[in-house]
Amino acid sequence: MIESVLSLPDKEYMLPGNRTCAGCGLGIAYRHILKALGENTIVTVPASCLTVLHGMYPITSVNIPCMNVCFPSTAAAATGLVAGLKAIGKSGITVVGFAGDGGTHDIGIQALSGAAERNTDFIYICYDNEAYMNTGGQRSSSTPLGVTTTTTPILGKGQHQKDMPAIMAAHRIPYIATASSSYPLDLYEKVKKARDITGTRFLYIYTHCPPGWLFPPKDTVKMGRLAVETRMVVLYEMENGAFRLTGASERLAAKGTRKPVREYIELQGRFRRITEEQIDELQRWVDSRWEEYLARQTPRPTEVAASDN
Ligand SMILES: Cc1ncc(C[n+]2csc(CCOP(=O)(O)OP(=O)(O)O)c2C)c(N)n1
Ligand code: SF4
Ligand SMILES: [Mg+2]
Repeated sequence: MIESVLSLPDKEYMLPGNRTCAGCGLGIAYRHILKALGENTIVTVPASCLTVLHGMYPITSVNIPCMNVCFPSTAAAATGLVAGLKAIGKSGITVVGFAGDGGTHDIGIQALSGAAERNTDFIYICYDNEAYMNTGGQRSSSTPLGVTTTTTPILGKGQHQKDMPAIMAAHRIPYIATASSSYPLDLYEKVKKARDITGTRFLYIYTHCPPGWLFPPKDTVKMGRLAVETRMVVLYEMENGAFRLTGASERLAAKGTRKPVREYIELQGRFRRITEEQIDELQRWVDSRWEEYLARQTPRPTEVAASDN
């Protein structure tokens, strides 16, 4: 278990200089994810802010092999890579499908479900910035209730977020974890654990987006932590079906502290048109989901170390 960022491997796979916006949570997450995966890794990436981070040929800011694929086919292309590597007798390479929420919850779900049903030996990582950010911020099925987007401009989004990890859990794959770019050590440990498991592994990473959510770039880490403290985001793992709150969420459960969602949403311009009724509804949704998680917790919440990572 890594105790400090100073103990992370020195080797960088995300090089200085890339095209993400200032304060991009995806950039923070990707750097730590690649450190955990190491050099024997191939990623497949569809159109998204991640392709922007990678850069346009012949320039790239990442020094691992990457296959850019069309929007719906991240998991299908990764499945093909797994089969191809097996056919030529190459072992020890981690194949990763890596897509945004639009490319996972909406457009890529069919290929992902097929790969998970076959328990394809790969890692699928969804980074969730809660909208189609690369094309200017259209709503996705992971956009929260009440958010104003370019496709929900008047009333805000009228539905709650699709629970993608729960859909993946229904496939009974060996490992599922949620993580956040604001807790990079927790993220790093989960990616390392996933790397060493065989079968389909699903990682769901919350990555905060200053220009899309309308908050100052300097507040990205703070916003990610507030998301967990208000339980809008919950950190957990499921290993062979056994559910366990982890990291900051486990500590919250042990302490019994509950910040209201209002503290989180009032700092973001994307919630500018949310109504009082929607805030109450969002709070009820967060509370009831949290009670479900507490009931599933194995083992029950215990006192854990207070240190944040
Ligand atoms: C089939 C297809 N439809 C639409 C697009 C346009 N497009 C490119 S990136 C993108 C948004 C992707 O959203 P998400 O997967 O959430 O990633 P993000 O941009 O938020 O990082 C869209 C709609 C496309 N490239 N291909
Ligand atoms: S739009 Fe958001 S997710 Fe995309 S690069 Fe900018 S900060 Fe990152
Ligand atoms: Mg997105």
